Amino acid sequence: MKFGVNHSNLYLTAMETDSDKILEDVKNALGEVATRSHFEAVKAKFLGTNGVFRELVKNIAALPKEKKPAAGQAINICKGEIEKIFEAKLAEIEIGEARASLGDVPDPSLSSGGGEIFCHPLRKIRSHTIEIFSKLGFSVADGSEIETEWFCFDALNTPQSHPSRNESDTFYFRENVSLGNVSKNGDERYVLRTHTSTVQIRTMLHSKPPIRILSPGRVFRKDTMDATHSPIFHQCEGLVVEEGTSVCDLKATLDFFFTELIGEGCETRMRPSFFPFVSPGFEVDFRSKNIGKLSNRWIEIGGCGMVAPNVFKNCGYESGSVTGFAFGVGLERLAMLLYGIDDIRLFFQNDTRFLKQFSMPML
Ligand code: FA5
Repeated sequence: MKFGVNHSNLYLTAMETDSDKILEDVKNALGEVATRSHFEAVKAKFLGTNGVFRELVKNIAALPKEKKPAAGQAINICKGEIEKIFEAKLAEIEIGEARASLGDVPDPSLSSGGGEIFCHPLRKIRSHTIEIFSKLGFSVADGSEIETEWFCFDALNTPQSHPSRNESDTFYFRENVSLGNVSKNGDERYVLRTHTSTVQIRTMLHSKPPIRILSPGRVFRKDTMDATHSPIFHQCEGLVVEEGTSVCDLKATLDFFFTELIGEGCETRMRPSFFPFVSPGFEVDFRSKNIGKLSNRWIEIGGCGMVAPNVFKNCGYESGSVTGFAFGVGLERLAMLLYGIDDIRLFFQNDTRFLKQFSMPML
């Protein structure tokens, strides 16, 4: 591809300028570039206001009329290719910068030394929670982080008008997305699940009572990050469906859990509250003498209640034939209380100075 130009610039000393030559020079110049500032300087030389391309464009004016369109087209094609080369180089520099900010790459085959391994506090609280509930006969049920509107809201008795369904509160997928491994009820949209209560529905649709499941997992909301809120956090859902269950069983179950987790000297409180999928519904508050500056204060840790008749109906259970209770607790909030962590952001920063405090003895 050639185009005629006439200028004192590097590419314009000859009457005929070869775009392959420009491409080659760009690649050579970028080959030596390792920093963003050097990158910007090279980019300016070729694509900047006083760069090579601006000069080439200016010089089209000096060409004979019949050569102008072809020269313009050739310049545009060449410029497009060069822009792609710059984009790729910038991506390479950004990856380098990100790697540099992470420090040395750890070798997973090496021992962490000191006879200890780190265990993320969320993993620790999750394991501990499962261990405690397994003493009461609960088993773990897995759930999908991508869900559909029906499973996340409608089946849980949450009407279209409920604020949690707003675009501003929930991460919706585009309507044309199709995921073979997440079954739908109709033609509803996919969402990132906003709570683990979805697992209640999937479990009841596939099993008959008696049911005793626990489902820890990640959930997503458009919440602004601060010391106690994160847009990505973890909950642990519990569901019991058995003949004759009552609010007393629910309260006793939660009391057992918190006493096992924190030890004697903690109290739970159930405050009447509204969740569309339980009736009656309660907030679960927690108070303990042993949690540093949060000691002796009531702290909201989750929601719970008796499964609403409509939810049973949506899962195909005959009206009035079953009773059950459900609860959902925030795992970050639990870990914060248990380990005395005062900022939720610490869970997600992978700072080894923080993580090292949660080491476990090597088995
Ligand atoms: C729920 O999500 C209900 N699904 C809980 C439930 C289950 C009620 C079963 C009844 C029966 P809520 O939105 O209140 O409820 O969240 C439950 C807990 O998740 C909160 O108490 C809190 O501990 C935690 N949580 C909520 N939002 C955040 C957030 N942005 N960051 C960290 N933790 C959060």
